[in-house]
Amino acid sequence: MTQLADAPRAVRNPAPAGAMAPAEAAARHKCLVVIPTYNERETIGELISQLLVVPERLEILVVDDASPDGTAELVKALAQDDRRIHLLEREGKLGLGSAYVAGFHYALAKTDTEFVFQMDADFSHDPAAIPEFLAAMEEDDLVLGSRYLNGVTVVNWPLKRLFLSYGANLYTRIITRLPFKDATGGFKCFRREVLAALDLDGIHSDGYSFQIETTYQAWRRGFRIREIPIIFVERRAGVSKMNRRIVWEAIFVVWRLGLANLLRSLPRPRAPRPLNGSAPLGSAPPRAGVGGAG
Ligand SMILES: Nc1nc2c(ncn2[C@@H]2O[C@H](COP(=O)(O)OP(=O)(O)O)[C@@H](O)[C@H]2O)c(=O)[nH]1
Ligand SMILES: [Mg+2]
Repeated sequence: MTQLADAPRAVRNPAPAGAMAPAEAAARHKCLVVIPTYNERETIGELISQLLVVPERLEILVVDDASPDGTAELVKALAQDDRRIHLLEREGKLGLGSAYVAGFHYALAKTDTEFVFQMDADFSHDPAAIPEFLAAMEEDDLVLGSRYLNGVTVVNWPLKRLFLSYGANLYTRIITRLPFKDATGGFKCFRREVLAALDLDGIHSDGYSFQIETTYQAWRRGFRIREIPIIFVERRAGVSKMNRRIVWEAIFVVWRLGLANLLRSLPRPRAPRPLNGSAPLGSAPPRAGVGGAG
């Protein structure tokens, strides 16, 4: 198992002003941020540099699908100078869902990271929000960045896109009974134990429904899930990979999950996590109605 680097290499990566003292750094959790990319060369470099100054023990995994614009080449060049940057290259555009699955498998098999983030490469998700996620993770197992928790915190989206997203979440909530305002968002943080418990290879969704499925599986297994508000901003550059097929896929997947609920009672969340956050999840007794195949 590859250990995540304890600190950036001293010479190549001088610590930014105000960086943590070594003792403070050692007390922090190890985080891996998984970023799927397809043609995100215009933003990925700046995003990586903003992530690396977040005051956490944080590493980055870019999962690139042979982007024709050379995203992977740029990341490779950056990774040569900083061992906190990792790159997983795939042969072609295999889809967002499978990029996450590959990234999560990498996190579980090749690192000892405790917290696994996922975020987009286009600056719709603000790296500065990471400490807020980690504060919530002290008590919870999965934290969802939510655009619809405090009203609507989406900036610069066309009204049509906003209606589609808001409507998709309403529909998801009613049919799957997932008790969250934003189940389709892509800015999330998982405890390692959560990812290990999910049936990742059983998820074949590609688009928004991938986000719904991972959260649904975690909810069915009784993990503690919390939403925190985020401000989502329309991408800075490049183009969206959203398409009509992704919407149809979500409509279908939501029904499949909703019908699966009919066969079981609704899950009950586990008791609150002790505040030191160190209790192993595996020790929690199984509860009735929790722990199905998701
Ligand atoms: N590796 C990989 N990444 C993808 C794929 N499709 C989308 N992405 C990335 O997933 C993130 C979200 O996609 P985006 O087009 O911004 O979706 P939107 O925010 O819903 O418009 C971005 O970082 C994309 O580059 C894909 O097929 N493979
Ligand atoms: Mg986007």
